[in-house]
Amino acid sequence: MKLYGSLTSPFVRAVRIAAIELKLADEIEFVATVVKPTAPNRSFGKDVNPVRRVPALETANGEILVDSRVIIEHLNNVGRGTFIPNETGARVACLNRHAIVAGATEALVSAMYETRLRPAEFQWPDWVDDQIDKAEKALDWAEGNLDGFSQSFDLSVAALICLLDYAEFRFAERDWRKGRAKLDGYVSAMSARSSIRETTPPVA
Ligand SMILES: N[C@@H](CCC(=O)N[C@@H](CS)C(=O)NCC(=O)O)C(=O)O
Repeated sequence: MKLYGSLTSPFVRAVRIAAIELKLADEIEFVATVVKPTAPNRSFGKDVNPVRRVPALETANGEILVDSRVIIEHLNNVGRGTFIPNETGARVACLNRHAIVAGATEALVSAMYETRLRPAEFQWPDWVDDQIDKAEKALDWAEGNLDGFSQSFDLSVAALICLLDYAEFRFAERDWRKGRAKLDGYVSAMSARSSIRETTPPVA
């Protein structure tokens, strides 16, 4: 299998965490891929993902899968794991937690593009504040719902750690753990796990 992505993408990281947890990392070749709004990677768009986003996975059969959740679903099937639970109730709960956390991560990625890529005179500070506020509120929600996350190390937990680490990586001027003691303690404890350690984004 081939995984297209960058080491700083929180969505690519979630896939890499899943691959390690499912003991599939040795079967995946990482293909460093640059995607950047306003600088279209045309060959990646033509050969891999028409919407030019990472992660994308070429499966062992040569099929191309896009979107971290879809890719992780595939890896979970290949590895016959429970990284996405099989039991219906647990599965819906896990996917729901993931949807909130991944939505917040998308908001932060959008805010990062706005503040880093858009020329200063065209930036929209209210919109950036709104995106960052979504991430703040999602982390508050995670703090209040940590019991759901901490039952087993699944897709939603991986995405939560990717969100918090990405927030700290790209928006380091904020204290993302303040007032979220349970989340801080839980994520700190999980950081010792090899799948988390080995996928920590490089320092910018
Ligand atoms: N929902 C997607 C989000 C992927 C995503 O936003 N990836 C970013 C990198 S972190 C990207 O490819 N950005 C390039 C672009 O949007 O042009 C997933 O879960 O994989």
